[in-house]
Amino acid sequence: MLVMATTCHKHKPKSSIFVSSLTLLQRYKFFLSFVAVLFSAYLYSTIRFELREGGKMSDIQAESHEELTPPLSLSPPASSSQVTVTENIDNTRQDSTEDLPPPSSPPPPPPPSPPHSSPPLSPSASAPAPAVAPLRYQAQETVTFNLTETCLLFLHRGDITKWFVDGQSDAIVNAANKRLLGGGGVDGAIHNAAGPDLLQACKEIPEIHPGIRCPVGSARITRGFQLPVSHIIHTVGPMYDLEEDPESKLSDAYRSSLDLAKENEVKYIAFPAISCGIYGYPYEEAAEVSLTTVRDSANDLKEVHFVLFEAPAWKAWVEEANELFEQT
Ligand code: AR6
Repeated sequence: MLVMATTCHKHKPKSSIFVSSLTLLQRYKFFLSFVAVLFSAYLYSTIRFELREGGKMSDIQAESHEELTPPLSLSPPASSSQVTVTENIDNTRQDSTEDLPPPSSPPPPPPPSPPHSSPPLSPSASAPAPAVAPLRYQAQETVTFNLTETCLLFLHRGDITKWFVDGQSDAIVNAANKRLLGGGGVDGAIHNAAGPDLLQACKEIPEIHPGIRCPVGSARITRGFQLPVSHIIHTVGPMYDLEEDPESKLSDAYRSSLDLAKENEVKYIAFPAISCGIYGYPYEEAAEVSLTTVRDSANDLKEVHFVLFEAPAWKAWVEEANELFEQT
């Protein structure tokens, strides 16, 4: 408007132009005021945006803290910028709690380490920690003995499906039945944990008689499939009350398993208490047979383990091992 006024009156005397401009200003004062308000709002928003981008929002934060507080989330921050925000929030919380009166309800348990005692988080430290597998099998209880001069004996209380050493030269032994197609007890647990490919592999083991893939006292080997071990050795123990000579058959089952392990370059092997469940072998007798057999047949295996599921089995094996061997 001013430009137009100036242009229209550029040939008039200066005093006349001044009066005309004033008249125009007077006439359009409301319009001009409105333009001025719009312009001011634009300037304010631009400056506010630049301050935010430059990380200089502390004053504005103080005015509207809620706006900057993210909702509580259990998921870890995804980027370094989010980490910075979290640290700021932690600082704010700590500072403000110092001024507060003691809470009426008991405070929550402290975190494992104080957030400000550790070095600042780097982007890599903020990434979700990868699931780190334990280096060795973690049992409820473990006792270790010298089985021979070159081989260690481990007695564990726990679940054999979780056992492993290196996933390459290790094997668990399954107390199976002659058909080798799964069953209850430790056999069922192993098939569940190894997945359906184990059943398929067992079906591919040839039958030596109709319905018999593995006679009592013998052993067969498959891969470990979804188990952490590389191999599964399937053996069949004797039914204590039905077998003519259960002791020699039980000893055969342990020996056959050890022989098959050595043929397949297995260095670490874990047994359950074969025949001590559904097949009814007493724990004390089975402990003596199994421990003397593995002592005499371990040869160049590095470690022989027993993973004992139930307390009476664990007790029987520990007592027998203490009589036969020295603890490490
Ligand atoms: N880890 C370690 N030991 C276990 C586990 C486990 N996850 N589960 C059970 N045991 P059993 P058997 C123990 O009956 O007497 C099957 O149906 C259990 O507490 O599994 O040789 C087969 O298909 C016991 O001390 O084997 C056969 O038909 C030990 O493992 C039949 O059972 C053996 O109990 C074989 O009977």
